[in-house]
Amino acid sequence: MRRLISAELVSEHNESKIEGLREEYDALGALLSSRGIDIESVTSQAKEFAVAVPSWGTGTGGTRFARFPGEGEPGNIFEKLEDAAVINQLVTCTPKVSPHFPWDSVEDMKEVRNHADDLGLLFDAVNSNTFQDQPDQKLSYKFGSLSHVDPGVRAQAVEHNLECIEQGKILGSTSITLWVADGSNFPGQSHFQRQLERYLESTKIIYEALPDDWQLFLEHKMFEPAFYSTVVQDWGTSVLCAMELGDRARSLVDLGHHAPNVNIEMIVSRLIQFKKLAGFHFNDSKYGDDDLDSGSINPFQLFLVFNELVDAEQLQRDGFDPAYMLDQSHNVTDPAESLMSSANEVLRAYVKALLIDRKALSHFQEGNDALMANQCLKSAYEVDVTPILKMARYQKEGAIEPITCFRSSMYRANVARTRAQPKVGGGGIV
Ligand code: PSV
Ligand code: MN
Repeated sequence: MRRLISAELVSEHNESKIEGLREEYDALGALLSSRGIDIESVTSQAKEFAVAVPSWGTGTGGTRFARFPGEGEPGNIFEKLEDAAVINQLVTCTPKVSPHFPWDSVEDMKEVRNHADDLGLLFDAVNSNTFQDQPDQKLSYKFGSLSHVDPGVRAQAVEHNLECIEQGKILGSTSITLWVADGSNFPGQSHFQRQLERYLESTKIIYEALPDDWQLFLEHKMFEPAFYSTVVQDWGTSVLCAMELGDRARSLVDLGHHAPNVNIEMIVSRLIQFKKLAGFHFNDSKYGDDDLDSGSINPFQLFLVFNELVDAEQLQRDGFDPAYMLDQSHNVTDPAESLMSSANEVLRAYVKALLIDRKALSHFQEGNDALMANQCLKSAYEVDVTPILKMARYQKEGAIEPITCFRSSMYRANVARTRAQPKVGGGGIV
């Protein structure tokens, strides 16, 4: 496996930090032991955790107003994979990349697979894009794609998804995520039922074309770019469609795709209960689909989501195997740094959820002790698990402090010398 940051640099970084880390780790170990928790077993679970990096997240995102690209950002899938490999080398919990087509299409996808192999990376769900028109495209998606009134447009959108599956097969993916921007901007513009029927008719063709070991992930989103209605606007419509399609169709939860204050952890619980949880697009938000860095605004919500996930994991719920992916737009930071920080925050939420005393929690729940049940959750949430995260990385030959190590490597400045100058201006991905 090719390493893009020298192993010597990482071990020098680690040597300067390991002594202090051992002290912090031992102190935390003593605290956890007093609660009957073995720190080593938590650390080994942390070492198993993985969250995929979105290929599109390795570049600067943007808003519909502007995009401010950074020097040395990746310009194609090969460079995106290189950045993803650096992220994984340092954080050690992002071994997979989720590609987006046609953004990541190249003539010979085998070259992409070989490049990923060489860098020690695998692929997660492939994503189709029928929310933009491409230069060589025959029909426009201006008024929709899979649910368009014109069967020709629907057929074109279906065809694109089938091509994505073919590309994904070459990459070794086993799932495709459909996020469909179709909707309406004016009351009366679309017939809600007929639009959803057309969507289902199209997705059935895609579902039928799935290889046996593949899953179809349906990603809902309340609004944007359609501002009055969206065809798959919430988890209700998503799960109804997934049920209509079959067992291998499931609902994907992007944390930013709900109304403010919606109880997302409860949605997660419901989807788990009915074996319909596909996985996640992790990000954070304050107002809408802000695509901010995971854990930067509402880390407690992320913890509550992981409370449900760890509960299902520990109960070994049948069919529970969610795909964890990040989906963020990095507008003012180095995307690699944001992705490292976000992967760490998602892992932090997972590790904190592992500390919940589930026996005690269930005792308080059964005894209607609302206050103590809440304190039980809080006492896990309030533990600073940073030493566990650092130790997990150290034991996997990653960096104890990934962002510090990344900065000292001068990786970005080095690649900026050979990579094409980024294009300035215009709106970006939202
Ligand atoms: C839509 O907002 C979304 O969350 C979907 O996952 C897209 O594939 C992604 O963002 C990229 O724009
Ligand atoms: Mn998403």
